[in-house]
Amino acid sequence: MIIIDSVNIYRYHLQLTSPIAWDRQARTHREGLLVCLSHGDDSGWGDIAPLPGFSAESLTEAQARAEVFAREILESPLGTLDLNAVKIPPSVRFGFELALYNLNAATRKQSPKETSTIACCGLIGHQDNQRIHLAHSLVNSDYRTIKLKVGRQSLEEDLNLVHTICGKYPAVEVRVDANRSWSIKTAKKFVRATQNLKLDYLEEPLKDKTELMELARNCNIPLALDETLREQDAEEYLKFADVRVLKPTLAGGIYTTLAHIEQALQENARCIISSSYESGVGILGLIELARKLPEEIHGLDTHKVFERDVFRAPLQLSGPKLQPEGSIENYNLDQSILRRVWHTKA
Ligand code: OSB
Ligand code: MG
Repeated sequence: MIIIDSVNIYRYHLQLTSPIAWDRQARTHREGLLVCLSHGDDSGWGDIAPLPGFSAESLTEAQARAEVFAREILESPLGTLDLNAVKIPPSVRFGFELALYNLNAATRKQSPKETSTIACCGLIGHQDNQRIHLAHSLVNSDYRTIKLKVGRQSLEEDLNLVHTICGKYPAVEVRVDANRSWSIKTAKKFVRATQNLKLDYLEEPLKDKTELMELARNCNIPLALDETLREQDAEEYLKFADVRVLKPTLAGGIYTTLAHIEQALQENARCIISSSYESGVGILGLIELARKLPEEIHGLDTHKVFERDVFRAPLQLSGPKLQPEGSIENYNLDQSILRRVWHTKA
């Protein structure tokens, strides 16, 4: 029987290569926790990284909940652990599920598993002040799909950007994410002004989700939902989500995401696995999950924003094609940039 005989929790604080405003505040660092569950010499790592501005739980809360849960699962046999039955915040659930998954794989001494390549969509954020230039370098690095963040400048400026990029790179698939910035009127104007472009999808255009039905009736671009999928009444809006953007760190972990995928496939909707600026430990987990959807181009481009990651040797991920060398067991964590904040041993 495989018993968890020690739990360690570490804090990381990673410098970003340049400031990023994923919500309305430019940030220079990303903080999170790594949890390490061990059985003898085998261990499994997970990433707990609530995203400020998106996660309801703060890092302090996540850490407190993780410590309580760590105490509960110490000495538990792996096979009997049922995380569905416990109430923990989404980021904590994702971290522990990933750690358990990795511990399981480590104890089974599985030979290096799947090595397939996962395609990744290039991300152009609001803070990127030379967005056309960035698009150019993404295309030169072989990205075939690009996601543009819109909605923080005037509609005219956004339209200009979308038209310029589609005009310059007709072979590139363009996604547009408004993070719920627009009124229905602005969204309709955008749809009308881009009807000849064949955008891949339009993500969360509306401030007011109850207007999705009206927009859907007047829209030839596939609609993608992200924030809406994480709300209580998500079910009501699924019919307007041709594409479902799934963020395991925000949406409650690996198994919730797998259930979403299953439902979406039955409803003929596309699913994108999307990252939330997790460390490399989280990214490796997300790549594994993306393997369930090998045909899709996933939103994992946040993998490259760190000055340095948590591993001793950086993940050698080449932008648009993510193909880590083996599983997480092949990577050594750099203890010098991790600060241990919790330790418990049976
Ligand atoms: O709005 O989709 C978002 C990352 C962090 C927080 C929110 C979002 C994102 C991304 C990730 O856009 C990249 C992607 O999905 O392509
Ligand atoms: Mg989004």
